[in-house]
Amino acid sequence: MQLAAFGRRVFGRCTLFFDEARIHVKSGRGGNGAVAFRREKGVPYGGPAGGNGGKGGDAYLRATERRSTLVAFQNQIHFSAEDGRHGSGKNQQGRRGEDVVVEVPLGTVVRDADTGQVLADLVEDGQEVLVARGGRGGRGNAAFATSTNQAPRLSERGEPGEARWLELELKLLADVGLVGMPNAGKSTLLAAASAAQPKIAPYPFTTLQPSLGVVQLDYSTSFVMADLPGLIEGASRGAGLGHRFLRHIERTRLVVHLIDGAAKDPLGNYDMINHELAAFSQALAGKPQIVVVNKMDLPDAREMWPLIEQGLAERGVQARRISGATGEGVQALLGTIAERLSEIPIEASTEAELQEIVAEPERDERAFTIGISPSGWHVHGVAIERAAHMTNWDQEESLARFQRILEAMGVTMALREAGVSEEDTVFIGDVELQWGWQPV
Ligand SMILES: Nc1nc2c(ncn2[C@@H]2O[C@H](COP(=O)(O)OP(=O)(O)OP(=O)(O)O)[C@@H](O)[C@H]2O)c(=O)[nH]1
Ligand SMILES: [Mg+2]
Repeated sequence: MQLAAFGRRVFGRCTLFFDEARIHVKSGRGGNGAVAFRREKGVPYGGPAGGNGGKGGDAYLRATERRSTLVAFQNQIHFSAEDGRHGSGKNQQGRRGEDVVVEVPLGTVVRDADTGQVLADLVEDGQEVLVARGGRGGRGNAAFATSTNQAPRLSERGEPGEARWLELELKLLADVGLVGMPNAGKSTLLAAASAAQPKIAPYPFTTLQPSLGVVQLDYSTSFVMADLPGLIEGASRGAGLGHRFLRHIERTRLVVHLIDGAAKDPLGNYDMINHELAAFSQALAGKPQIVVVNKMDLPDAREMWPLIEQGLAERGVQARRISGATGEGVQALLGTIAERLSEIPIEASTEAELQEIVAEPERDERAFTIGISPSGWHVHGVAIERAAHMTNWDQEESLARFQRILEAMGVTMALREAGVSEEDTVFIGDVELQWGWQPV
């Protein structure tokens, strides 16, 4: 077929989709605040002049048109932002840590690997999501000067960064999705219509991964067609291989439903596939569909055609017939597909599927819990753990300040009520303390 040869030479591409990846992201730790005093001629102690530490860099994921697969994440999976620099004397602020930006293809869904929570569905070029927030910079002693304490000898440490594993999943952004039973001839059709070279074989489940082909009709008309693993009964509930890919079809604007005209029960197959699509989602059921009966070069198929055509007409469907093997009817079909696509605006389908970035649930930072184990008492809470991490334990004034924070947040009272006694070990997050220490 002339068209295929044209595509093969000039415009073709074949992409095997690595559509899942796991990566580890880490934000930078905040820089420490400094303890320093101004030195002036003749003045033994000037005012406090310890600068604040810089904020740790953030970690982002950003969608880009420049990437089309998740293949890159087979080689590199760790991404870290830079730590903030420490503050220093003369009120010098530490420099902010550089952010790290991980570029992913459009259509990437991002999940927290531990909780499975969807963090973002990145569909637009340049769209970003913050996946690990950089730690705050610790304050230097200049920040702690008050009228009653004009020469504070305390500073904060930088807040640690965050680290998490993410699961990335790529949803294909094809215009057209080929669906049908295994062996219906989907890969054959894609090969005939584009330069893609999917594996073709006379047994079911030949296609294990979706692959894309660019179909170029003329200089101004082209579309992307996805060949998908065949669907079987129960696919919407996870049977066979098709299930993993049903959600890919949700992203397409048009479904081409291919029926093997030489199969035992073409109409039953047609009904079954539609049933599976509907059982998976309303969006799939409502997707525009072009129904195509394939293998019309075979006598069996030609014999069956009138019955199939009539059965489909009874279902309100006007079917087309082709032979992917000989190319008969393929070019006309591609023209029809292009025509239908031109009537379906890109926004219409992607907008409906574009999910808002799912914000992390509001967490009450000051809330805390108290537990007990053979090793001691355990206090967990976002704000109190952050305060512990940012405390310089070798500074007496910092120690005293931490104790005031414990009191102000109600942790001291709660521990007393829980029965903590002198000498008990108390963990604030992973920081170990001896209860009953006295500020000097
Ligand atoms: N005679 C004839 N054979 C065809 C035609 N299209 C595909 N075939 C054959 O049917 C078999 C299956 O074709 P594939 O293209 O691999 O089918 P598929 O739908 O991709 O199958 P899965 O990947 O397993 O879902 C192969 O042996 C093809 O050569 C056709 O139009 N006519
Ligand atoms: Mg196939």
